[in-house]
Amino acid sequence: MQFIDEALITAAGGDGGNGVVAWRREKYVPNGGPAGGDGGRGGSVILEADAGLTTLVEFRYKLRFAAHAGGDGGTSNKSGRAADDLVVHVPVGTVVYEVYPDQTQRVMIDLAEHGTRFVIAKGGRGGLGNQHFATSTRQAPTFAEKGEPGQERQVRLELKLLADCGLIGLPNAGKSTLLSVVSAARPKIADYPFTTLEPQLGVVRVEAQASFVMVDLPGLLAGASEGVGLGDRFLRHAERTRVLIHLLDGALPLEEIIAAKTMIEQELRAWNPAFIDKPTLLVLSKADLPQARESFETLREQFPELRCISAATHEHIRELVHTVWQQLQVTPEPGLVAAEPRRISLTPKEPFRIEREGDVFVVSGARIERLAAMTNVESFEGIGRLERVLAKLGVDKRLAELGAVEGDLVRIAGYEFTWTP
Ligand SMILES: Nc1nc2c(ncn2[C@@H]2O[C@H](COP(=O)(O)OP(=O)(O)O)[C@@H](O)[C@H]2O)c(=O)[nH]1
Ligand SMILES: [Mg+2]
Repeated sequence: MQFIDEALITAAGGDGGNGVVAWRREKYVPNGGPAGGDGGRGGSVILEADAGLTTLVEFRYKLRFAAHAGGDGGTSNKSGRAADDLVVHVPVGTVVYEVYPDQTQRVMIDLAEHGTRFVIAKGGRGGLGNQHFATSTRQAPTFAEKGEPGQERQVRLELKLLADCGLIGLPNAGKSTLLSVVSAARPKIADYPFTTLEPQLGVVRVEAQASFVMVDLPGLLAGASEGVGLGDRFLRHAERTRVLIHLLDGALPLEEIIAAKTMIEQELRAWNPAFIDKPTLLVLSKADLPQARESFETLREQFPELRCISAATHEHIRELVHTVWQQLQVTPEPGLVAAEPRRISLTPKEPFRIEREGDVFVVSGARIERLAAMTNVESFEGIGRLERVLAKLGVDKRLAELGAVEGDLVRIAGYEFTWTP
């Protein structure tokens, strides 16, 4: 059985800055040459695996990650400022999927190692200034290149969770209620076989960048009929918890609370002696009830480490969450098997496509559309450059094969122009 946390985010690389058209202005040089600077590159959105993070709960609070655009070029061949990359931290073990517009998905990378970085949305390249377009026959180019748009991608993050903190206690102690009060998210459970009882778990957010997974462990106890059907695989998961909360039912009479405590401890020992060695927080529930308050005062003489909470009024809930978090920091992780990072090429070779819509030939394909978007269409020379590139990529050849003749309309990324072979 696997517990899985997931998040869907949008990543947007910054656009490249525009190249500019400018002219050299020197004393005594009446008509200097082109001196338009290049645009700076846009920032990329980069994921970085971070061993300090354990869940994806942060991504419930922020869904869109956008890097800044590059600065436009300046005069005197000055380049625009390059934008910083936006580095987003994710837990080690996060698998990254690209989500296509038709909702199909593909694995991009498995971030299995601390510090591994992966670009999920590339920033755009800066456009070239007119200084680059001078040739022997064109000494005063009146066009520059616009910045390349940043990539925008929908990405799904997926993380297999280990349960950090287990909840134990008799039926009715208040385990489910506590779990629902502290959970910021309920991860889904993969490959869960049909049984009567679904394991309950929640992601507990302590503060920004600090969270852990809490799981209700009713199935541990033979005496608890609740656990029937949970299965071995769930119990194995339970064995990997690092901290336990032993919840005592504050609504019970004092003697029954003590009897329940002893019984749970015996069953734990019988089931798996290792459980007795786990750091355990002893907690009395339902502190909003007067009888629970009374029991608490008495019990504390015998068990000085006892604390009380109320899931109903949230009394001492935050302290409990912080104490679990602190305990987790000093309790070693169960051994994790690190997988080899898998790298898959981000940009598969993508040819263009040409379709006929009435009299118009429509050319599509990410690379070509990006190029068209970078073209300064107000400039005759800018268009000329695009046309040369199209020829180089084989678009012209394909158009001819499809029966295009001089004067036919060709549309690329919303721009239309007449074709000259
Ligand atoms: N007064 C009070 N009742 C609670 C509190 N927490 C849980 N209960 C009640 O105790 C009963 C058992 O709670 P539940 O969470 O289902 O216990 P579980 O069997 O351990 O999961 C339910 O009727 C809850 O409403 C609490 O903080 N205060
Ligand atoms: Mg329950």
